[in-house]
Amino acid sequence: MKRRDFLKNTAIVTAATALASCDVQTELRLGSDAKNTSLPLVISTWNHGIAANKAAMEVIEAGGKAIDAVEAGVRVPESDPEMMSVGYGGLPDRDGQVTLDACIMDETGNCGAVSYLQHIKNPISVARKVMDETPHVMLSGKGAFDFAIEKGFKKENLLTDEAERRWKEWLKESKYQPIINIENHDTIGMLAIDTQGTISGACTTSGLAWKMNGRVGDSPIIGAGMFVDNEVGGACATGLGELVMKTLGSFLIVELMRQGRNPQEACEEAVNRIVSKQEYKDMQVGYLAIDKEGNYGAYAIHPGFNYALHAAGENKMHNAASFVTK
Ligand code: SD4
Repeated sequence: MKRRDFLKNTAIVTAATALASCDVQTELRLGSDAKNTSLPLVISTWNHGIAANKAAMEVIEAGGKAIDAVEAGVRVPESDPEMMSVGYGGLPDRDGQVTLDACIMDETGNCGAVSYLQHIKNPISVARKVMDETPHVMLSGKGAFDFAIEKGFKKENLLTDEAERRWKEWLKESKYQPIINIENHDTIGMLAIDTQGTISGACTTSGLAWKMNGRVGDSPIIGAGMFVDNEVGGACATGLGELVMKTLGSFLIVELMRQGRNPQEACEEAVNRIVSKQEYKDMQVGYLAIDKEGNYGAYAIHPGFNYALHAAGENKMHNAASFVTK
């Protein structure tokens, strides 16, 4: 048996074992065809991806680089107080504090990240400065905040009246229960290929609503929330960060593509890794992936994960297939 077939069969057995232990109807999707589109392209998670893709594509169409495009793109939901899972307006932790996580990576393998950043509206731009202007990859907490202020970012109150109202409502029962596909799971992850064929990615979030103070998710972790390798492609994640961190999902997807899987197969295998080893019944994770040729893939544990694809003159929402089908 070829190694590739062996790996696939192993995945089928482990995933089938996971199936046997749950009563939801599921479908195994391995060996699926990749979807293909033309370059340049921008792809990003959830409905807020449409406006974000538009801003990113404007940069690319003006001759800009993918790294500038993804930064400009994800700044759109970060700055929007109506988006209650990213940046300004994000839902706070259980102590009422809005703490932000973000990372960015370019085609040379340079990357920057911030975690547990407070009071700064656009964490992706702070992550970009960490990448461009420090010898480090990640700054966290007070250090990240001090760095942002030093670089000219403005200190702002990110807790909007609506987010504070919801937090006070939550406090009445103080029950932490991740819910599938609502606004406590809608990080924006974005991948782009510019007209030169170079790939970059960005990922930014206020993290899980009502998380423990100090909790950092997958989104700022290079290789978990997002990863790109210009020789191969890129991947990004949304959903319950703990499941993504335990399997280093985005790095895994890019490595699977390097070994010959197409982006769709790679996303499916990354989800299979989760469902074969972790409790996933009430937990959502969604992945997006692209390769250098404009093949792309999307897959989630549960139905409901959607993404925006801007390519070939269209910027449209698509529903991702999922491991659990109803
Ligand atoms: C996290 N992956 O912090 C993020 C959750 C998410 O909107 O997708 N939030 O775990």
